[in-house]
Amino acid sequence: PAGFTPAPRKPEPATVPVLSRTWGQPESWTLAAYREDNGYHGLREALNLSPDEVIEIVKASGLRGRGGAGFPVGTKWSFIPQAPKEGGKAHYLVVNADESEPGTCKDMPLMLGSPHALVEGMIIASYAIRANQAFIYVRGEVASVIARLRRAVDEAYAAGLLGTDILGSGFDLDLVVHAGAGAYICGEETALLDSLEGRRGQPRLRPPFPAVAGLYASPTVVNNVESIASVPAILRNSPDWFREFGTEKSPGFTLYSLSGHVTRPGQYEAPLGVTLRELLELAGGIRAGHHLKFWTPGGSSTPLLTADHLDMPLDYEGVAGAGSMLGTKAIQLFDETTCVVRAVLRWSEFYQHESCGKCTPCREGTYWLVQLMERLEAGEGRPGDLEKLLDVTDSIVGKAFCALGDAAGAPITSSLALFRDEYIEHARLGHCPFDPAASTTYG
Ligand code: L3W
Repeated sequence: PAGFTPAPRKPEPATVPVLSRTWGQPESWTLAAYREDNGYHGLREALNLSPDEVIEIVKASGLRGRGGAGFPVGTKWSFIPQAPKEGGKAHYLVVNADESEPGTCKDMPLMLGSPHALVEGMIIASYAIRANQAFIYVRGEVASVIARLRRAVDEAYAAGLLGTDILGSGFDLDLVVHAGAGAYICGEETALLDSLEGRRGQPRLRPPFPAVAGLYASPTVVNNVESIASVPAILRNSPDWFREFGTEKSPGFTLYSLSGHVTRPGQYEAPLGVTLRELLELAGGIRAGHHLKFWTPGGSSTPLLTADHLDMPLDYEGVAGAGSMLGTKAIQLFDETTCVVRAVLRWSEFYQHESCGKCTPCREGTYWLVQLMERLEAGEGRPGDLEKLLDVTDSIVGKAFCALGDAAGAPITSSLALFRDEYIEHARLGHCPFDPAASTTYG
């Protein structure tokens, strides 16, 4: 299809189980099992280096943030002042474990299956940015994940991996697991910091970015769970090893989460630049007797794509070239039984519900998007409604306080560009043309 140029990719295995390697094994979440699998060797390597050398290694690996934006991790760490002045502000590391976007479901299994990979990555990252206090901000609803994280943190303290003088290095770190109250907006990094400080979670104006003024107005690195959990293997192996996977600009491997109308939904760890066609081969394809109609590459915030994009490389550049975003690599798949108008309505309801209300374009705009989408889905659309829908979207996108507003617009504009006729068909018939019982996902 037009719109993208495949990036050159080195020959590599179809899947690369590094993060997910031990997930199915008994008690993979314990310190003993993690140590069996070379756990905490990356930390030993890091503590033998200077903090700046650790940052250089992560920079050299080309690791990019896995929370949606793909910002280079080592570069973000390097924004933190490297030599804290006597009596100056403390530095903080905050891990964003508030995973809650529709379709996004990679960090929870990672924290359940290998919480020590996250803890080890956090100790390395804190050492690199000279932080002595770190937090995991995790969704309050996921009690099993919180319990497993707390157990891993307790084990790490008992083994001298957290606390004072870690492994005799002179480096001290305290790590707190903080349960949020389940608001999607608290996954926005500055709203997360407000919530962690004990306030209502609402985004702050950026700049200043957290690297300059974050938690308690101090230099703070906020990273996604998967980003931090990817660090120990880079220290253990080497940046060149990491670069053996993926593409030049999107190196490494990552977790792709396949959900919806797919034979074997789940987590597929693969090099960046893999295609959806290759992932579907591993996942047994679209459910039997059906074919792909549309999909999201990275959760509901990323513009929809179609079967025309099966061979598009799933890396940051490839997906952007097709007018979408790699995002969190949450691939939601919908077959021909799904009404795209209904799917978009469901996402619009989500964004309206989760809008924090701080800014007018998002608070009012998401309300009006739902009003219009409900009418269109019911087949009660009026002449000019599609133009009105685009007009309301245009009043939100780029004008809201944070990315939630832009996210609300993505399914609307992309579905209208790809499936305008389906919207019109609803109005022509006076009802939805799809049988809700036929679609297992959005029935
Ligand atoms: C210092 C600068 N730091 C940028 C930092 C910034 C942040 C990171 C990326 O949204 C996206 C969003 C969702 N000095 C800096 C700087 N930074 N310039 O870099 O920043 P940004 O603004 O590009 O993105 P973001 O605000 O972090 C993330 C999309 O991800 N998304 C999210 C899905 C949902 C989840 C979930 O449920 N967990 O992640 C999916 O696509 O829409 O566009 O740290 O501080 N000059």
